[in-house]
Amino acid sequence: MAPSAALATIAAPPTLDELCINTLRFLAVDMVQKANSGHPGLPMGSAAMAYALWDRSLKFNPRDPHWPDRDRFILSAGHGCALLYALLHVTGFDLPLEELQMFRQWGSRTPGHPEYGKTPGVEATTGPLGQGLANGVGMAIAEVALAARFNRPGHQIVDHYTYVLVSDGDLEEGISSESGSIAGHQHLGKLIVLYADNHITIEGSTELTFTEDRMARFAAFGWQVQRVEQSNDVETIALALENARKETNRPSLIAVRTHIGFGSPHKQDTAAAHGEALGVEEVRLTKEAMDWPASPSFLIPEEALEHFRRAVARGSDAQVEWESRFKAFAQEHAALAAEFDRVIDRGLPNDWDIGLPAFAPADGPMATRVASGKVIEILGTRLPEMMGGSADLAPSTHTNIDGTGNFEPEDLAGRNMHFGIRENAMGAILNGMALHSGLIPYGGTFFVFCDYMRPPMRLAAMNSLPVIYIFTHDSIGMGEDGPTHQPVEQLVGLRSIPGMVVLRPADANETVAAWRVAIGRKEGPVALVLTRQNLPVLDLSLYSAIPAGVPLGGYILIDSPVNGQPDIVLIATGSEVHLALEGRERLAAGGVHARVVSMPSTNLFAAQSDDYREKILPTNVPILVIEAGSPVGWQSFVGPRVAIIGIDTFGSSAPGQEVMEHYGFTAENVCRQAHRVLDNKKEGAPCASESPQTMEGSF
Ligand SMILES: Cc1ncc(C[n+]2csc(CCOP(=O)(O)OP(=O)(O)O)c2C)c(N)n1
Repeated sequence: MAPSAALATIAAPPTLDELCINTLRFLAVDMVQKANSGHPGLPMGSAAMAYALWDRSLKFNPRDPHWPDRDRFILSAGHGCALLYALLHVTGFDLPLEELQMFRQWGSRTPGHPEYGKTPGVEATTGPLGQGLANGVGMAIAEVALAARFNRPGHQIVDHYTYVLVSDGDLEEGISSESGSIAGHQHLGKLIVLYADNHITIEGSTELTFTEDRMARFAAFGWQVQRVEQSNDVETIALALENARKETNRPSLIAVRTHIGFGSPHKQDTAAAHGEALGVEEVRLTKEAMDWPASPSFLIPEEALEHFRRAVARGSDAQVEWESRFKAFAQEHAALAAEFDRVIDRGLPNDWDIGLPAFAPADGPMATRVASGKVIEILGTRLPEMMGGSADLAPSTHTNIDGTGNFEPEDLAGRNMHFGIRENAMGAILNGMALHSGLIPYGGTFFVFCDYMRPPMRLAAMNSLPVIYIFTHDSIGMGEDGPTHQPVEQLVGLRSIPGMVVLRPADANETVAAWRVAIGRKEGPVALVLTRQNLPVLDLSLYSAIPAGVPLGGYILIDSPVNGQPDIVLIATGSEVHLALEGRERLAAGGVHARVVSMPSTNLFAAQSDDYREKILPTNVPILVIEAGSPVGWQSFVGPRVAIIGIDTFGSSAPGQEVMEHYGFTAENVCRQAHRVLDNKKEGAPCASESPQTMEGSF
């Protein structure tokens, strides 16, 4: 392929800007070449626009990557991370050149896609396309929400921008429309997105799949849109950024017509530049064409480094200036300043959980979603940093904090968020809010639709982000809406995400304890899985183990020891705990001594000591598990004398109680299956109710 005319724009002798941009380009090229793995094309094409941003506008301090009022920069097209690592190194973050030389190698701080927490200056883990853009929307929301809460006349303590660099793939993903729509609707004027409009994805030209007018699409979302035709025109890009910052009422998209693999004689503007090393010969030819020394590799010309490193003094000055403004703010508003420090550190006020409700059977049967709503109301008044909502299901998920207003352009201090029916974006926005810090973000939907937000949930877990999910309608017990709305495999699905804590409380009191766990967990997401249907309230005077037991994941709710041990352990979660309790009574009538273990969180239980787990589930005692979900996963508790009452098919449309009965979730079946595990052949074991049940599903 002939070199493109665009190559001619680099003329010798290079300006300082060109020298700096080529430094970034060739660092990325050399990193990918040395690793013989990675994505050189996007960095080569986008180096100039990234440089324009980092050199001319981005507010950051390489020596303090966590300074609260820094601008945020997210490389949503995470595959182009060689560019980000190059920027971090040259501007003076704690990322030595050796780390760049260790790109994608074991133990390096330069992993194959940016990983939050691994590399200083990386604001978000990116790679799954589209997520980073929606994270940016979440960060921009956090910025305006915190500004509304903390800024006072004469004191702009929170005042920064969120910049995101996206690729075609980011904008092809549906989440870009979900989050773009929210950003436009919310008038997020401090969100600025640079788009590497290079017309190439992995399979070839975007003509294959992506032909709509992207500018018109984002304009329709309510964004300011600008186009820059010359990808290396730093001044024009800087001007577009300036325009974007002047536009305070709309988010901005700046499409820069970049050229993937810019400078490579044979690979520029082709998919071949996307995801593999250029090759030794092509690297040589590219350097030659760009008038760059063939060796040494990882070359950083002194003038370029000196220029880049001015970022250190610039950043430190900006931070010092902010700190002095913060001091003045603190003098006038001491309590507010202390609050700011507290929420930025994800600290909790003393006594935040004192006097949470203790429910009694006299309160009447209560769905755990309702109990959760009551807890949110209380916690929401104690923790002003709680901010969240639902994907258009708030009346069902009980996620509103009454009296705190809706977050909307007219009320930026509002804390109830309306995400619309956009679960994927909701999850990623919650992640962005958590990454920003200063808020406790939460979001709710029907449990079955957590599948729509699995990608951001996975990232929340990977990044140990304290995000809380409120999932209601937790089983076939939700009833009439039928199999499309009845979760079966979701519990095991979420439990299998490393670092995700799933809590499925059995009643209102376990729900209170579950919320305590969720708020207290400063690192890592928590999913609260709650019923639509009413459940009896467990009497705390009888079941006093609840408050201390829930945080342990599993505990003895009630026991029937004979010579220190029960005959059988009934493990149940959520609504099925009540079946276990009833089943235990039926078993007792037949002389079988059953222990009921409530296990709201298998994840938390698995983290307890061997001794504790042995105490709860003695090795030699048979077990029956009862859970209205897929039996997969419970096998880890299983030995020869274990059975599971679960569901290995989809549900059915009918009133919830009836569906539960048809699938074997009855006290009678609990009793019968327990006898089966015990190999109790005794005729006439007193389990039967009037109508014998047939067991469907699996056990
Ligand atoms: C959700 C998701 N799907 C698929 C991929 C695999 N993937 C990585 S980059 C890419 C597309 C590349 O095109 P573009 O976004 O335009 O990047 P460029 O070619 O400009 O580097 C794909 C499909 C991914 N990272 N994330």
